[in-house]
Amino acid sequence: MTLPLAELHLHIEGTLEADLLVTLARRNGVPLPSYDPTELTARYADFADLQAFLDVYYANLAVLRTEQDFHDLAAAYLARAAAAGVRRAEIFCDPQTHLRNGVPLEVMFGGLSAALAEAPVSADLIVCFLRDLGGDAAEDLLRQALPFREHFIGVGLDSAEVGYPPRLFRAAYEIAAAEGLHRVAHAGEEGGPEYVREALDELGVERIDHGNRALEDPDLVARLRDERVPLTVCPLSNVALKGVPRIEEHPLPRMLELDLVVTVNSDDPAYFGGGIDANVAALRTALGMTDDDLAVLAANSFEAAFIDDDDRASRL
Ligand code: ES4
Ligand code: ZN
Repeated sequence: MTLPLAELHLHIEGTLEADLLVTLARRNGVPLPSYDPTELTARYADFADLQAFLDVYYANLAVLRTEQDFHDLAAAYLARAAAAGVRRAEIFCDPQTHLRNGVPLEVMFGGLSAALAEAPVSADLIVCFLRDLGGDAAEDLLRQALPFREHFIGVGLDSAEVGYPPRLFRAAYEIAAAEGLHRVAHAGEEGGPEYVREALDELGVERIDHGNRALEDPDLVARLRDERVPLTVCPLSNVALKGVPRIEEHPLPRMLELDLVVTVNSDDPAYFGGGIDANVAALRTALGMTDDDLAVLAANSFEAAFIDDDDRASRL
């Protein structure tokens, strides 16, 4: 049986399955290292770390050129997510990647928003800044994106973490706050607990994406628990990118025991072994999580979602 929940940590670009990758490459005449979906998927089996994954992920995104491409990408994800029990999706997009590829913001927003408007589930976009492009680029992107304000509900921070601390993005997050946008950030995926603390103190984030390494700092754990700051945790992603050696050692059960507001999410399901259903299945089989544990994760996901209280009560 599927567990109804909200998916709060999902990169739309990370939902690009090998079949659609090949279709879009052919449609747009973009070269790929292979046109065999099985061969392409095999390349996703062993990433040394976050950067090794990001190199493949960014290279593949050259196939996204038109509004139709962005529409098809999001529509495919939303159909799979609905079938997996997702009732609400808060979806990251990386406009700087597409701008770098010569794709204007109106093409990305036009295609994604069209798919969200037709979706079988409630869904909204969160615009992410690529942290390795720096703070000035983030501010510049946000100013360019503000004319498209109706297309997104918040901002996030993703890509290579270590060496790009949250404080670099303070100005961009101040503008976002003044615009009434929600604020989240990846922190504590590869970076230490200080990245999590800084995201809270310098950026005023409402949720932490990942947050695993916060567990190294008991004072920070107490703060996250007391302030009920949600952590959007991605078990299969953490194993695929070697943040956690084996799924059996994933800290999610410990996070629940610590009374942290943790949620389960798929991050980049095309690359890390499946969607939210595969992540939930792994929690059951490898970590022995019970229906009661999973019900807590589902309740947390609706508590952490950027929805109004009526929708929270009805779970949409
Ligand atoms: C990402 Cl797993 C992960 N971490 C950081 N940035 C990302 N962008 C897409 N997936
Ligand atoms: Zn992520």
